[in-house]
This record gives sequence, structure tokens and C-alpha cells, in this order.
Amino acid sequence: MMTEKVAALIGVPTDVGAGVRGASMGPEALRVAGLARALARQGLRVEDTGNLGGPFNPWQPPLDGYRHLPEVLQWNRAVFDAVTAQLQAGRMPVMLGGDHCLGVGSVGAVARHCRRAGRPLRVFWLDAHTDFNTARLTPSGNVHGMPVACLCGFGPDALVNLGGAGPALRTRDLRMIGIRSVDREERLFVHEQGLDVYDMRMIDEIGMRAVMQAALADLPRDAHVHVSFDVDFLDPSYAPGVGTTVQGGPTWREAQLCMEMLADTGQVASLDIVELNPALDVRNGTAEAAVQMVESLFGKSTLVREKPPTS
Ligand code: Z70
Ligand code: MN
Ligand code: MN
Ligand code: MN
Repeated sequence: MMTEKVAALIGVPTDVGAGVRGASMGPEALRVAGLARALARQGLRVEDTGNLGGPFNPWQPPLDGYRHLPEVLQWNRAVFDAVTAQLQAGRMPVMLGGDHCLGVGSVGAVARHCRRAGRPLRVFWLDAHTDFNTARLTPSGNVHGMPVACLCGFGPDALVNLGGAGPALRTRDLRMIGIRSVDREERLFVHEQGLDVYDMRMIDEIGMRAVMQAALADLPRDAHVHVSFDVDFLDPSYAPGVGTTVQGGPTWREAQLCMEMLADTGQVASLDIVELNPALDVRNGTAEAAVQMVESLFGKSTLVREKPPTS
């Protein structure tokens, strides 16, 4: 008899890293859309730990290339500590954002936890954007466009070294799916650093199945899989409730297949759901779409299927 897996929901109601207000309402919209029930249907025990607290959004222009850096740092410290505590308790952290700047704390905690345990890590960054800007490259100063760079060691010291000295993540442990918006200078940096990016063109040319096979090809059997799900990954026809919509995203079916193939690994061990903006949504439909995708990520399937081999 397997022990029941516990998903710990961690709400992080802030939009300090975003360019549009409203993602701070994301956690509650995901709860209203039935996230806990969806996870429970997939056999998880769900414990909602409530919301973290932190500073209000001061809505200031960038300072030295960053908007709201002290506030971003404070929220990320809280996220890092909360995610670390859940991992140490053997639970699966599910962070409900909030904007994607929170990926620094969430993925940072997972990466440092894995390193301590000697366990390999793969981060799947599902997003329309690469989020690989730095203070020098950014056109906006919004830190939600920078978390991947910060995690890989390119960012302000306080964020790069959050929870430990040195970068949390190696670029080779990262797979990016659904990308279709990269800023001019960010693009060169993505290329220079050799990020493993599966963009929409590749999805169009070879299909989501082949893309996911490639992205999963060298997944170690004992790896911790973290999924950082920016809701703007989805095509805006299904997900209008995000701050930065970008046309030409994965269709419902493509996105669902992506989630299903991640589920088939049986190794998804932590998750972020970020950038949902209820202020821009229509009758909470984007939150409901995100919840359905997450249900697929944890094994929802139309037919009874062979279980993937367990190690
Ligand atoms: C742009 C920037 C962005 C959302 C990330 C956009 C960044 N690359 N937007 N996630 N929703 O300002 O850095
Ligand atoms: Mn563990
Ligand atoms: Mn993002
Ligand atoms: Mn995005």
C-alpha cells in the first residue's frame, strides 16, 4: 500500500513583479475554480495552507532596472521558506500565484532541496515567454520577465543567492515549452546561454507529442520534476485572463497532451500556477481552464491506461 501523497497549496497573492495589476487575486480564483477538488479526484490528499503575506504593490517605475525589487525579494523569501518547509515534510508544494517573479523562490527552494538530497531535477517552464531578462536587457523592469535568469545566476545578488550561495539552477536542467515572445536582447542571451527552448514553431512543425518526447528524452528515472505553469502558456482563446496574452499558443488539445505526457512520467513533484489575472478574466474561465490542465498534469485520463513503469 502506497502512502497517500499530500499536495500542499500555498497561495501567494501578489503582483509586484508584473506589468499589469491583478495576478494578486489568482490564488482565490484558482480555489473558486475547484483546484483542490480536481487534485483530490486524482488521488491526492490536499491541504490548503492558506495565503502567504507580504508587502503591497507600490506601483513605482523601475529603479536601476528593477521594479519593486525590495518587495519582490520579500515575497520570494516567504515563498522559499514555505516551499522548503513543505518539501521537508515530504509534501508536494503547489504554489498558487501571483506573478511569475515568484518562480525564483519556488524553483529555488525545489532546486536547493534536490541538491541536498542528491536528486536530479528537471524544471519544465510552460510559458509564452522565456522570462530570461536581466536589469540590462529588460524593456520593462518587471521582475516576472526575469526569474529564469535569476535562477541561473544572472540577477541581483539577493535573488540569485536566495536560500544558498550561487545559482540554484543549471540551464541544462531546464526545458521551456510553448515559447512565442522573447524580447530583442533577451533573445541573444537565450541563445548564448543555450537554453533548451521548444517554441511554437517547433510545436507546429513536429507536433506536441514529438516536442514532449524530445524534452523528456533524457529524464533520469529518479529526477524530481517541477512544472512552472505560466497560464499565458495557453492560447488566449482559452486563457484571456492573464496580464500578457500572446496569440498563437498551444491549442487546448496540445496543452492537454503536454500535461498528460508530463503526468505519464509519474515524477511531477512540485508545481507553480502563475500569472492568472482574474481582473482580466471572463467568468473565471481562465482559472477553470488552468484547473483542468492541472488535473491532466496529475493523471486525468479519458480511458483506463497502462500505468507508466514505476521504479
Ligand atoms: C517581457 C518583459 C512577461 C509575462 C513574463 C514580458 C515578460 N518579456 N510577461 N510573463 N506575463 O517585460 O520582460
Ligand atoms: Mn524530498
Ligand atoms: Mn512567465
Ligand atoms: Mn508568460
